[in-house]
Amino acid sequence: MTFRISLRLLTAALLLIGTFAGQLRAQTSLLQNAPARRVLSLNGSWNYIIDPYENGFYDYRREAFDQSKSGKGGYYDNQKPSNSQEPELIEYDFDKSATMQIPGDWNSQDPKLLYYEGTIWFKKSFTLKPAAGKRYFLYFGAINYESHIYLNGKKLGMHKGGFTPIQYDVTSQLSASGDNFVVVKADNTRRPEEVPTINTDWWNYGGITRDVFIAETPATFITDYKVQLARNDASQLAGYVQLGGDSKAGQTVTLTIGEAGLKQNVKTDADGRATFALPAKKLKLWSPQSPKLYAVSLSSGPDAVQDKIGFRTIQTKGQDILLNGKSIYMRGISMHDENPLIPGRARGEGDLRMLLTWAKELGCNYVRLAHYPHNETMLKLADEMGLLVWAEVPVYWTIAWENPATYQNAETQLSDLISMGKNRASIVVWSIGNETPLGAPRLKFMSSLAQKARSLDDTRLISAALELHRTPDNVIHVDDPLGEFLDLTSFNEYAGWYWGGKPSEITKYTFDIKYNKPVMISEFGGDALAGYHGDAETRWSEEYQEALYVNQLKMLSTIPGLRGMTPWILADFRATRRQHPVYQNGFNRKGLISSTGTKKKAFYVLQEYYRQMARKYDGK
Ligand code: GCB
Repeated sequence: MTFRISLRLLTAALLLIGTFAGQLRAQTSLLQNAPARRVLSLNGSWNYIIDPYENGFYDYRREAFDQSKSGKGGYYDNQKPSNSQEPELIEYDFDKSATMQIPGDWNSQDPKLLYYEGTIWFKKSFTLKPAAGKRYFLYFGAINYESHIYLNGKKLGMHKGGFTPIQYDVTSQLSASGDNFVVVKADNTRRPEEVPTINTDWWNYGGITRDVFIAETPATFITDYKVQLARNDASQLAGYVQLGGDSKAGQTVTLTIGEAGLKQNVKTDADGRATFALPAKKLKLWSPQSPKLYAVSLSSGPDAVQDKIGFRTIQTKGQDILLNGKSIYMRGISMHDENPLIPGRARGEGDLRMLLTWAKELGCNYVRLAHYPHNETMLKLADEMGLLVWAEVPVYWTIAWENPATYQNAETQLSDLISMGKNRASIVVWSIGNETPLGAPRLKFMSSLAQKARSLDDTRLISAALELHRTPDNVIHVDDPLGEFLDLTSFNEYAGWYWGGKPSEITKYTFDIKYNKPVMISEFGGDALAGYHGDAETRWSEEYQEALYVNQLKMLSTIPGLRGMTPWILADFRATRRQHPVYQNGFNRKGLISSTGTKKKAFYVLQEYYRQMARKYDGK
C-alpha cells in the first residue's frame, strides 16, 4: 500500500515537473481501440496559420508564451477583438485564415507548403457539452513531428513523434457551454537528435496526418486490453483488461466471444486490472489463407468495447518460421504510408485498401510497413485481408545513439506502436529500426530497444533491417552483433543497384550468414521509370529493374535459411532526396507500381516467384 501511494505521488510530481517544463506528453495511457468508442469526429476543415518565426509561440525575447506567468499571448488564445474602447493589437485571426482538410499533410494541400519545414498552427471550433458522469479524451492519430496542443486556450501537452497516437483526458477542460476550440502547433523541423533524425528517404509530410476525435467513456472505463493466444500455445487464450478512471478492486469484467461460445467473468485487482485465461481449442486460427476474425466484446459496468480479433501463434525454430506450428514462407513487399495516386500521405481506408489489394495481387501474404508506425486502420485491414505485418519504428540510419533523450523517445514510439498493435493477429514482427551503422553506442541503444520490445510483447518476433558487408571474394557477410538479440536475420541488400555491377553480374555473390535463424531479406531493388524502355543494362529502364529482380531471386534462392522477403518497394513514393530531373523528379522509383498506378515489368517477375513459393509452402 505504502509503495503504491509513494509511486502515485512520484508520478504526480513527475507530471507536475513535466507540465512546467512544457514537456508533458499524455496525461493518460492511450485508449485501446479508441476509434471504436463513441466519438465526435473533429476531421474536416481546420483553419491554419503558417508561422516560420514562431510568433504565435514566443515573444520578442524568445520566451515561450505558454511558460509565462499568465500563460497567455500565444495563438492558442484564439483571441478576438473585444468590445472595449481600447484599440487592441491582434496580429492573427484563425477564422479569417485559410483552411485545409484534416487528416492531411500540409505539403500536398497548399503549393507554397510543398517543401515547408517549420511551424503551422491549426484551429478547429466544435460543439460538445460534457455530460455528467462521462469522461472525454481528445485523440489524434498522428501529428508530424512535434506538437503542442491546447484546448480552450489551456495547454494539454507536448508530443514528439510523427506516427503514433496522442491522447489527453479533457473532461475538466471542456467548456460547460459546449463551445470549444482546439489549437495545435505542429512543427516538422528535422533535428539531429530526433527520431527519425534529419536524414531520411521519404517526404517529411507535416501536420495532422491522421484522424482527430473526442472519445466519450463512462467515469470508469476500459482503458486497455490484450486478447491473444498465450505465447506459443494455441490451446490457451490469455490476456487482461485494464480499467481506468474511478476503478476499484473487485469490479467485474466480462469477456465474450459469442461465435465460439466463450464467456468469462473476471474481477479486477487493486490496480483495476483483470487477467484471464481460457481454453482456446474452439477457436479457428487466423492465417493469410483463412483470416478468421472473431467479434470480441469486453464489458465492465456501463462500459463496453467491441473488437474483431484473430488468433494465431508465431515462433521460430532453427531457420523456420512457424505460423500456427507450420513452416511458412513470407511472400512480402515493403510499403510506405503513401498511395501514389493521391498527393501526400494516404488518408482514408480506400487509399490503404488499394495498397493492400496491390500486394495481394502480387501474391503476397506479408507486408513490411516501413519505416514508421502506419495507422490503425491499415493494421485492421491487414487483419481482415490476411496479410502478415512487419511493423517498424523510425530508428533509421544515423540516430544520436548517445543521447538519452533520443533513446527515450525511440522507446516511447516503440511502446506506443506495440500498445496500439498488440491485438492484431496480422502483426508478427516488431522491427526496432533500419540500416543502423555498427558501433558500441548503437549496439547498446538497439539491443535495449530489442529487450524493451520483448518485455512488452513476447508473443511476436523481434527484428531490424540490418546491413551487410562484402569481401573481395564476392562473399556477402551478415554478422552484425545486433543479430544476437533478434529472432530473424533480416538485412537490406542492393546488389545490382548501389553496388555489384550490372544485374547480370550479381549471381556471382554468395552469402556468409552468422546466425542460425530464419533469413528475411528486408529490402532489395532498383529504380525504373515506368514506360521507359531499354535493355537490361540501361539504368532506370523497366528492363533493368526486371533483370535485377530475376537475378536477385536467383542469388537469394541459394540461401538455405531464406524464409521470406520484402523487396523495396510496392509503389513509387515521393522522396526529397531523389532529384534526377528526368528519371526521378522527387520520386523514389523503386516501386513495382508506378506513381500513376501502372505495373512495371518487375512486378510480374516477383508475382511468378511468389506463385512458386506459394505452391511449395502452401501447396497451391
Ligand atoms: C534503403 C532504405 C530505404 C530507401 C532505399 C533506397 O536501404 O532502407 O528507406 O528508400 O534504401 O531506395 O535507397
